[in-house]
Amino acid sequence: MPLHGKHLISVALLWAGLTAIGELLVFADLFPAVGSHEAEDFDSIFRFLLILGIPVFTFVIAVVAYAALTWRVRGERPAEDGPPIRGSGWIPRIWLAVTGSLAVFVMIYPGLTGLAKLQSSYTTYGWGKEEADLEINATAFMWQWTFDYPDGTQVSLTKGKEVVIPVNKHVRFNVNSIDVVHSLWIPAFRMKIDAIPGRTTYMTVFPTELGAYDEDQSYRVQCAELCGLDHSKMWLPIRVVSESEFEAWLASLKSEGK
Ligand SMILES: [Cu+2]
Repeated sequence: MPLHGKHLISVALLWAGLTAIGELLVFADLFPAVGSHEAEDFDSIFRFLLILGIPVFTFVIAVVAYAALTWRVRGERPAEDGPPIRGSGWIPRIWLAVTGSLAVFVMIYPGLTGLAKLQSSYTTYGWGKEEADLEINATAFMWQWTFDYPDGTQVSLTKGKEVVIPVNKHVRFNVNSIDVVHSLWIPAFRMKIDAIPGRTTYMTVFPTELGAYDEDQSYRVQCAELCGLDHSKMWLPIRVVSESEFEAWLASLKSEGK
């Protein structure tokens, strides 16, 4: 079937229209609360990948939708398939070159560069030092978490019932599991790390906004690795407070325990 100019122009217009709608949606406010430096970084990377990916996606949709509507069978169905069509010519070549280079490009940026930034987060977010302001040991088990603070305070479903951390501080979670693989995920910070039995993994966050689960459900510590029957219940609210509130909270939990 020859590719007439009329068809090419129609597909191009359809492609442009779908792309415009898609790119506009990228900037719609569809993201959950942004609670940390890391969340800002991840959201901008996500938007960047969407901006690049939408024209590729809409090109496929435009061609398939146009072809399906224009060359659909009308009237009686033919008894046999049509002759096979071989993909050659300039369109497949350009397609391969463009999508191939895009794939290699995103592997390097933001893939490799983003990973390097995240893994050096001690210096990336202006830490300039080797230690976090607050280290919390998170332990996963079927099906809950415990969080141990440096002063000996422990938070769990039965005690404290929420994880509290100070705003504008570098908080490091040292993560362990005592049974199977779980995963510590805090949606408001866009950060997640696996909890692996016999090994300590860690993730660091720098919360930049006050927040609580009551106001936004992405303020929670959630298991993100299917780990059995009550996996979905394996979560606790997280609250980000000022430093003075944080100290007061620690003190109140202490006195409660005695
Ligand atoms: Cu789990």
